[in-house]
Amino acid sequence: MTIQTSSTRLVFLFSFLLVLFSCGDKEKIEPNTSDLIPPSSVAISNISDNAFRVDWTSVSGAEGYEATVARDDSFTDLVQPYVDLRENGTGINVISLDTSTTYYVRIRTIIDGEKSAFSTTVNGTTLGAAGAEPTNALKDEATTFAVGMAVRVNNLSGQYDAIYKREFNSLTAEYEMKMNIMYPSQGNYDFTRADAIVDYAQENGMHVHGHALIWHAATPSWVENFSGTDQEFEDMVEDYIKTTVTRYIGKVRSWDVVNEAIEDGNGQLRNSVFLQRMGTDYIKKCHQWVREADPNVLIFYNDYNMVSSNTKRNAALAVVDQLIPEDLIDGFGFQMHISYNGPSKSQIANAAKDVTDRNLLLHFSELDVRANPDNNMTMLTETRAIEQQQKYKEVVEVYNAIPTDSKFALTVWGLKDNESWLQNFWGHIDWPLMYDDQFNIKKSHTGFLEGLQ
Ligand code: 9MR
Repeated sequence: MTIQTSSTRLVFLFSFLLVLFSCGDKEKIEPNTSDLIPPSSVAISNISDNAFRVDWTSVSGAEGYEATVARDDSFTDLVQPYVDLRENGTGINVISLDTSTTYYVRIRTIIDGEKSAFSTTVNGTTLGAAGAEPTNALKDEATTFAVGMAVRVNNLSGQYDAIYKREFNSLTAEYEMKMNIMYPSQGNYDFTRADAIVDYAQENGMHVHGHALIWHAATPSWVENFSGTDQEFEDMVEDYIKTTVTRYIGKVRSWDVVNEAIEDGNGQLRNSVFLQRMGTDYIKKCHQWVREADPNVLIFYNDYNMVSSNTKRNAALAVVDQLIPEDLIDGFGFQMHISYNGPSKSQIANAAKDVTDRNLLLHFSELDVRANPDNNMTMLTETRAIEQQQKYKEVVEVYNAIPTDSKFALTVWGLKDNESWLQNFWGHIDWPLMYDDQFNIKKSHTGFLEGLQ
């Protein structure tokens, strides 16, 4: 009885399902099953110690995808929020991961609300912790020259303070000892911020490299539009230079007097308001006023592309050669805004020799090494970090090998990657410095140490 009843019920249920299925077939348009496929290829890239990128091939007709990340290949130990995470594009950055950990990723396609099977699983392992780099202090290891850092008044406390004191024995103001800040309107000097940097250096037994008395890109508008005669303009510049240099006698070891006076390309003197108002020997006049104000301060000429452009370097050397016989120059600053892939070590060494052959001091004055010059990376990969480390090492090796009498300082242009001027200047991300955004020591710092060996 029971069996009979059951089989009757089964037959009934079967017929019901058949009807249901055939009705469904007619009324509902199923997605073409051949479209419901997962991405054919999934790839992990840009692996760092706490993140990586996943990209997959697009599927025709897909309205989106779901990405899932796990710590095991059976996807039981899932990583939030990357669990069926909806993404309309064909890639995501997976962040906030643990170091030295293997992660598994799979993707599926969504078409008309239906989900495909999962793609093939791919995996990637995050790198070792940034803290694995040696923490030896640069200034302790560099025994024959000063190690400098570009600083800002607002960043002289907390972790900045601790790192500056540990690592560096020379400071350059990144922008607060320039004319637009120190002489904002006629007759009104404002040394508030310059004083704060100089005081901080004094308290901590550090040199100050004064930067920069005259620079076309930091000239206040009242000077650009000066309404007096050329002689009045010249008298104003003399007063500014002498007032500033005198204020810091015994506290500032050296000054960049005229910064970046040479044009790119043709090697001509840059057509600044100073050239226009004071004539072609304006650099000499400015150097003379510095000497008169402080006979002991070291006088530098400072410029960029001094390694990469022979034309520009030769033009700058021609200016310098006019000053040497008159004892109006002590040193030459190569800014060294360079990239991981150039200039080469031999190019740097050859350019340095042009300075040291003249018995001048050489300052590598604004070192940073772009890791992403082609803007094709979203994270600093281990490969690129190692290439950048190598370039830092080469720069320091070259500097460390110059004659002792020419050694002065090697200054790095900023502490943390996210604060580098290069981000704004080029308008995209880069990691040019020796500390990451969280104050961790990078491989580039290790490169600096290696260059001293
Ligand atoms: O890095 C500096 C940036 O923070 C300032 O806004 C800018 C203007 O004062 O100057 C930058 O430093 C420059 C340096 O003084 C001279 N060489 C080029 C540097 C980058 O522009």
